[in-house]
Amino acid sequence: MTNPLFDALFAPHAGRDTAFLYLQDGQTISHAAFLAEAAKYANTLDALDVQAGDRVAVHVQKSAQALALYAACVQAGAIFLPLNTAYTATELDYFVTDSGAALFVCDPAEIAEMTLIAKANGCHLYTLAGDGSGTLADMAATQKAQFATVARNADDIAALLYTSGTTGRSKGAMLTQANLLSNAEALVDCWRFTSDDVLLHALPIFHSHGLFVATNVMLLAGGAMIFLPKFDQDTVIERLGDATTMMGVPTFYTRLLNDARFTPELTGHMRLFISGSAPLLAETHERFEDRTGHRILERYGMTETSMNTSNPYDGERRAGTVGFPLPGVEAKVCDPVSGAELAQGEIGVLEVRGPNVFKGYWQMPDKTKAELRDDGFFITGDLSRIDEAGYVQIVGRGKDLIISGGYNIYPKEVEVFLDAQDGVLESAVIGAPHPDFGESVVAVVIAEPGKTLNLTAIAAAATRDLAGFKRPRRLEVLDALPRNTMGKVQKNQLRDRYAEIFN
Ligand code: MLC
Ligand code: AMP
Repeated sequence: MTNPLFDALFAPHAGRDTAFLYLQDGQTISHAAFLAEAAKYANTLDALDVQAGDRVAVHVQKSAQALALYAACVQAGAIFLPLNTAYTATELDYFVTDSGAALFVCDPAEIAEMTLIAKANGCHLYTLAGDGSGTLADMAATQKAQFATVARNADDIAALLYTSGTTGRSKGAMLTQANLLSNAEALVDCWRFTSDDVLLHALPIFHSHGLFVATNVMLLAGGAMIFLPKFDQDTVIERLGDATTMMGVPTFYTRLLNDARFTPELTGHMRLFISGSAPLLAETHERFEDRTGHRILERYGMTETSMNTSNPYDGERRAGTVGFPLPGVEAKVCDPVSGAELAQGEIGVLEVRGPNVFKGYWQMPDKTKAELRDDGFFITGDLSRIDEAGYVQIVGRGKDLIISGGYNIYPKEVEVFLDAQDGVLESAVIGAPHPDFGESVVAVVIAEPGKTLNLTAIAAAATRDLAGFKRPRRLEVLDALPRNTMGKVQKNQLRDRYAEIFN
């Protein structure tokens, strides 16, 4: 019986009394205890008749139990589908329906709304709270702490991660066992993780960064995590002394730099700080080194591919670059129209190929075909250049995407929402520089002729229907959108106009 991901990440920890999770309440969970908990959840999936290949949609707060549910899905061969805790009921309905989830696990606080969604989709609904209680936990508590691992092939899907799309419809990226395992292996090796490492984990576990980069790497290396419910500045500063490494989005590091308690004494013992999910400004890089003596290691990836490139562990970590392709990953810069590879040093769209590249979008063969070439190269949509020394630079985005505090927002999704509001003729959504989030959302709305817009009502509807990070922080009313002679909205003009809006 084999299950490559479970066999590599989880099975070796059976019987190990070493610490795996240090929780905020002071509790420590050993590797062996975590595995036993995972087995109880795997037995729960079995009892609920969740079969190999079935989707388990999970909309819960970060907790050791939520992580055990991930491990249980891998062990039982189910497809783990984590969902951003900020998603509203409207957004969740789409994910549960599109994935055809067999089991939906939500927070007890949202049970009433989620019952409607689960009923409409004919799936099981159970709860799990941030403190580890809930109906799923109750059921797990009655199960055995051993589970016969379900066999899986390397090419079987282990996780489905939704990523928003240019058309406004989110796409489920199908990540196989081999995708996740190969990436964890490459990262452990490149970043020199060992069982002596303790990672300060303040990221959410519903995205690639916190779940696959951070957690899978630590599971494979056999180290421990200081597993915090969220990024809380005081707690991070308090716990940093017990860590050897930290991973974060740039907002984590800019926030820490703005705190006088973040000193060389606090960070001197650290082995490594890693950043990703959004561009790290060269200025942040330099300020960080001046303050702590550490050079942040910046890497680059995305939901569909996990990690693609990384600055070196040994050797120069070059600010403004995301380093070299990981072992086994090929990267090339291509003409956005013809797809032909460009000469060294030219700017084009980055394409990547390797064992990390996903299998395609869930039930969207056309979208898969449009982004994943027959020869295996994935079109990232990121504009890049490879410098003379081979470092990859991400210089911009070919795709219309905003990244706010490490979360992606596709303007189209917010525009579709705004256009449907009473009195709105049309809208354009852009990202403007933001001191905390890197970028944040600005919406420009145009009223239908003769109508006055009720901006308060629009903002209230946004709060109801859109996850918080997607909501426009500014709603600006103009008489008309700037357009070129072809009628295309000139977003660059809007970006220039509102460049200082958050400063
Ligand atoms: C929260 N808010 C945000 C936000 N996060 N607004 C814009 N952008 C964000 N990222 C809003 C909430 O809606 C709320 O608004 C208010 O801020 C306070 O909420 P909070 O939860 O208390 O915020 P905070 O704890 O400060 O969160 C900020 C953050 C968090 C940066 C710590 O967003 C975070 O952990 N980001 C990490 C994202 C991440 O893991 N990305 C990886 C994607 S994987 P209101 O109006 O209700 O007050 C990927 C691939 C790769 O990209 O390469 O890694
Ligand atoms: P996601 O869809 O959430 O997986 O986000 C992936 C996108 O985040 C990539 O396509 C890039 O645009 C961006 N990204 C991730 N890491 C970096 C980085 N280090 N520098 C610049 N952009 C990044």
